[in-house]
Amino acid sequence: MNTKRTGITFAIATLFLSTSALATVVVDGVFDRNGEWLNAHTSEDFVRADGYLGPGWGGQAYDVEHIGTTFDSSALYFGIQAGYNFANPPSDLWLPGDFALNVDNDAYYEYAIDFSITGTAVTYTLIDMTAAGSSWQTPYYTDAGPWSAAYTTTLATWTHDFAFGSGLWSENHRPGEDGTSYVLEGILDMSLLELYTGGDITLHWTMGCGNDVLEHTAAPVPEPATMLLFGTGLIGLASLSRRRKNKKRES
Ligand SMILES: [Ca+2]
Ligand SMILES: [Ca+2]
Ligand SMILES: [Ca+2]
Repeated sequence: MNTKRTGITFAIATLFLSTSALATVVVDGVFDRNGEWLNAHTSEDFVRADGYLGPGWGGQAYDVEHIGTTFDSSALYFGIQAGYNFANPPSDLWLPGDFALNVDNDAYYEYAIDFSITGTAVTYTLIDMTAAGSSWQTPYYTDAGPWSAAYTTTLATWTHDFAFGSGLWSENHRPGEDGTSYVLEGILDMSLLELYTGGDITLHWTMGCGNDVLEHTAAPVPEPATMLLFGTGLIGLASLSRRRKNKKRES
């Protein structure tokens, strides 16, 4: 009786771990695109020989390499890797943009996530871009979409201790060029997104020149609770067949 209960508890715990994609993302300043961000990101680690990135130029220092987001009804994870140094931009003229969130699949981005970096700690600020006094600024290459949020009011501010990191992870930079990449990761409380009514969410990022830009669109991840109900049924079947096997052994 006792061993049986332990077995079921273990099975439930395993289901929780394996069915919730959100549980695997770690905010540690490392964008593991083959692990935590698998199937939850868009990549374009690309620098042409003449430094072209699309829509602008600038080489590795402006290359946006991976952007990811994944969410359920309680939390939204967001992350980015770029050759662009978010903490120490390659130019005083072309500053980092804010994350832009489009929560209803139209042409407008309803939310901005601004950030400030201190060491590896990142403080994020959520802004309602439909509020009075909020507007998106466009980058030099306007094709790169929204860049920086101008705003007078904010919805929330929070800090992650190890959200900014750097390393030699780029797969594409020109010979002799610094191949260092920089990462930002974070978690947003979904209850703050009052304008979200279901469906996909798109995460977008570019810098002031708009030399490079990336977006990723994600569908909501099924609730662990829903999967748990489904899983409980499977466990029920498994324990039934186990009971049958035991009976056979007894007879
Ligand atoms: Ca990570
Ligand atoms: Ca929108
Ligand atoms: Ca690169």
